[in-house]
Amino acid sequence: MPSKKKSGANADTTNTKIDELAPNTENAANEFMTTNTGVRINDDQNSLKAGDRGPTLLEDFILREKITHFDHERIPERIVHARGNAAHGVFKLYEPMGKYTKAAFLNDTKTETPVFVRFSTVAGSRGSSDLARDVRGFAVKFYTQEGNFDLVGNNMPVFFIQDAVKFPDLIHAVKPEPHNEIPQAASAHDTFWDFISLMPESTHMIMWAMSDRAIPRSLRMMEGFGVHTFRFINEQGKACFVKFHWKPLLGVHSVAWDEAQKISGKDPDFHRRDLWEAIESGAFPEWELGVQIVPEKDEFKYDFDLLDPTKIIPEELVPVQRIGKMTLNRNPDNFFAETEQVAFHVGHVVPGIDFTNDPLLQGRLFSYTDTQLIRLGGPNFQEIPINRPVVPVHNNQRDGHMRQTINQGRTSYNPNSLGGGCPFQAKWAEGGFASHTERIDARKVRERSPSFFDHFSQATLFYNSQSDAEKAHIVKAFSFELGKVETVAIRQRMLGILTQVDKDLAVQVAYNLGLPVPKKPEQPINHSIPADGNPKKYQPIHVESRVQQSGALSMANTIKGNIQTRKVAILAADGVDAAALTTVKNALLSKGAVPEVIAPRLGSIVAADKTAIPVDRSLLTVASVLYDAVYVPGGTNSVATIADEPDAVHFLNEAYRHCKAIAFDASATNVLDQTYFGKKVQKGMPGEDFKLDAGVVIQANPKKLAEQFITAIGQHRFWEREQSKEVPA
Ligand code: HDE
Repeated sequence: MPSKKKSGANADTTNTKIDELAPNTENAANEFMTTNTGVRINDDQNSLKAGDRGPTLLEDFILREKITHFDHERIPERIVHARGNAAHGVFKLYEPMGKYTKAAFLNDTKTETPVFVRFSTVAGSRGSSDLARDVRGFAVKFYTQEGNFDLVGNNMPVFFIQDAVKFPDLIHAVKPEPHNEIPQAASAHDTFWDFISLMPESTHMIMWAMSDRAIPRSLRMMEGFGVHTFRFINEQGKACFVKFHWKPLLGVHSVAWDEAQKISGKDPDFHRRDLWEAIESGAFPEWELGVQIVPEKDEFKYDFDLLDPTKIIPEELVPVQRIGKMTLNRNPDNFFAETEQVAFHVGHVVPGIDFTNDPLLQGRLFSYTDTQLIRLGGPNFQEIPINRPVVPVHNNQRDGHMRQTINQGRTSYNPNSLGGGCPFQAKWAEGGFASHTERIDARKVRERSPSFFDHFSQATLFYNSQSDAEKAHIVKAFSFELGKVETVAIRQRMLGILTQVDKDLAVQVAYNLGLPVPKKPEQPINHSIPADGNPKKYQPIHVESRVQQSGALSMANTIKGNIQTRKVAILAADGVDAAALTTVKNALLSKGAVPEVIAPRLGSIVAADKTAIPVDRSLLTVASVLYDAVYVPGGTNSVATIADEPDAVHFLNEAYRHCKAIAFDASATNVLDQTYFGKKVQKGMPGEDFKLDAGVVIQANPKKLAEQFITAIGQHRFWEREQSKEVPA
């Protein structure tokens, strides 16, 4: 029975903790259904008609209200970063940062600051696939005691362009082509590469975008970067430069490109589901917040400009200090209310954090409010629960579409005497925000600083820092993307750019494209290139050192060994060896992995010892690309069924091709025989450089098998297998 609780919204509009947003939350349990004006509805099945076979009456205000609301359910999707998903969490500081910044949440090691984080792809629309080759947005809203701070970053530390004025061009070029809206969520098309090949400043970023960083295994296994250089300011008003980093405690891992494309079909929600499930299961993702701090006096110390967003500060020059940890521990209650309506803005800063003159950052400071006005319909978007600060808001702003606050009193101006002069301005010492008083003495110009002209050194640094497998993936990615470009002149021009990054890279891509390597790169006319076309000529004055290789840039050096949340497929059928299966499954569970029994059909399987083993998935609804590893237990009948099941054999072949850990019970080698890689080994083909042992475990003892298998899964992938002839999949 519905309760006799009073219906209707509570009109309290004071700002409360993000977790206590009572006024705007709704729970229909035990409640009567009402209209939006709170009138109880007694029939939600039939519209009001003139007779049961007669026309519907205009008078039916209940029907009209319901349909009108439905008609307006969608708001414009974000022009970029349209597809995203999010989670709530907390940030906890390790050590006070008062030496550098007065920001309260970076000085208080006791309080947990609530956060809301939205991950996104950039190019695709809201319904596109998670696994598109793309940059990932990594936007964090900190609800601090001094107001909201948004760190609106990406999973790559640099950007395509140096000046905000080029952003619409970049996005127009990467989005589906305007005449036919093809392709969705893909950069592999002519307009994108036409633009990139004419924009040498994009070269460093395009190396990241063609690397495996663009196809993460999980949002939980990505780094995050603030990209621009920001400023910290301490209590005394002293400023320094700062770059922000997020370091995932699960390490940085990616999938294979062939795999990414298949996941896009098998489960376009792969990343979204992965994050949701991890949080639901209590395996909360964690990142450490890192900062690189550069004193003001060192502004011109490096061979790149700190204001140039196409450059990193190599960690060898300025180490990343890890200053706190973010834990995502709660899924949103409602996708639209929270994930879709959250409004990030790079201009949401708190006292102690300030901007630099990075021309990309400066443009962003304009764009984000402008975008919310159109998306969320007016200037009151900060009143939407997910956007509200946890501290009170007092100012003289009033009215506008969808105003929620009922402001009291007669004064809405300052200065006033009728309202006692309230609200007051706050001095710096009282927590008021004050901009860094940077001295600027300059001509008003439309020019690019010569210190922004070196477009290739860091692209080369990135390439040189990659492992062999990573380099091979980059070559393939360029070959794939440019292979999809139809205009040969664009492919050729892009090769000209690549020759300036690395000769070998250019030669390999040129070979795959069947084109010659250009002797002299075409120099596009572009404002980011000096008139004489010699980018290297302009250098900042004080060059301390040039880094040739940076370990932090390669994913091969990431954290390994943790198999928490890794999904493991157990291919089994009737007659399986229950004891072995259970031993391995329990060992995996004890390490936090997620094993799933996959059988030809759902229900349960009858093991050799006649026990019933529940089936988690049928082969029909899964694919190897949705798993990190595969195990084939023994048991005569089970082995015979799996060996005879083409989908299971394909599962294994594909897992092998994607370099995953695979374990066979020693009595399951009949299954191995059916696989491409097993057959080769059986025949012992001499001269083939196949390494069956790289990540493939064959064991009779289930305990030993589990141990070796867990070690193998912890390695993430055995990319060295790719150097052998590929397995068809
Ligand atoms: Fe954004 N960007 N951006 N961007 N951006 C938006 O704001 C823009 C840039 C980033 O999960 C938009 O609310 C301009 C760099 C993320 O809701 C829009 C320029 C970086 C998100 C916008 C940039 C980002 C956005 C679209 C060049 C990494 C998603 C919807 C000057 C440091 C936030 C919205 C979320 C979203 C403009 C460049 C990150 C149109 C003009 C560089 C993570 O305002």
